[in-house]
Amino acid sequence: MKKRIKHIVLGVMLPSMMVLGACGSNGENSAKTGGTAKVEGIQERTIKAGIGNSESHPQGQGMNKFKELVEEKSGGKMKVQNFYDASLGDDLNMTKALQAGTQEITNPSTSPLVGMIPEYGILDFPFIFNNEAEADAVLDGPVGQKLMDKLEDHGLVGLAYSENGFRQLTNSKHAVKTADDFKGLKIRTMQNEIHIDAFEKLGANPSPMAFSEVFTALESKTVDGQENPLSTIKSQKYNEVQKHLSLTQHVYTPFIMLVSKKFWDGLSEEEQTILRESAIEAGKYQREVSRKENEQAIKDLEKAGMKINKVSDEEREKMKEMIQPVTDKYAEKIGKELVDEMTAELEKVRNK
Ligand code: KDG
Repeated sequence: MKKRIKHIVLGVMLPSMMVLGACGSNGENSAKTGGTAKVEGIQERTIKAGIGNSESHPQGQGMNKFKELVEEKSGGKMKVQNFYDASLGDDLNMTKALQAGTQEITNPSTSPLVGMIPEYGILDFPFIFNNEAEADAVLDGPVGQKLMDKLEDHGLVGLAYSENGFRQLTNSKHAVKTADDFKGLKIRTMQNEIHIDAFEKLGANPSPMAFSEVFTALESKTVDGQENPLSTIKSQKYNEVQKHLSLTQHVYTPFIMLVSKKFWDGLSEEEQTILRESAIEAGKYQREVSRKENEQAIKDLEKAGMKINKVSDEEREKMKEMIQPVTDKYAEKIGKELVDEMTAELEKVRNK
């Protein structure tokens, strides 16, 4: 009997001493991990991951690839449960859930992060990227990393970027062929001050709202139009409530794979590596899927009856000039150092 009790006592005491030891013995380690004991090896875990788009959207396909890689690399011990169509909430509320530790992963556009980290706004400067190669180079280089480093103070860990894409304008009123054609249009925007100010400068009436509210707002004519990449316009079936698609290519939006820092700090190095490597690999795969889908989406949207017009480079240049005071205002707020670094990165890609 005595032996059994001893086993039970040791059985209870030892693990808690180990956990206490991990927290107490290495102050530096517990400080780094926010006081959560580091485990070793790979534990059985279920990871909740939520996104705003559908499973068939490139964002959903990227998350399915992430799930496949994590489960493969962890020998099936780390399971990813994907939730689509903003079923766990929109980008902002899922990001808050990560900060609270009630959800482990989300993959928002970077634009709604600007309220928390103004420097992310540098990615929202209209017309700053001419093509995907420039966006990839900046995001996967020192500027993208510098922005990610700012997440930790907000209870978040950034793992990798992927692609939402170049944004195009749809509306139910008329074709937008010139910079002046925006006048008076009620345009839904993301909850991002640079987008809001930019559309105001063009003479439109911006109406910021969460992604999951957009279709209803368009259908009820609460707003005249919205702007999103072609893959999103197609997967959200905006063609059912929007007649005109104007290829403005006015902003490039990335997605970012975010992890709750509360969750991250409780992972072993091995588990953290599995998540990071899987996110980077899935991000590269997702960019390819996104680019192929955008080529297909424009054909499908035309077939579905949308009236499509390409906005000329001259008119896009006029839009850029009209919006310049907005870009200058936020460049000042973000700081010369980061803006200069972004400019240098872009020069590097353009002079390759
Ligand atoms: O989860 C990501 C989506 O919410 C994303 O598509 C957001 O581009 C977006 C928008 O217009 O809100």
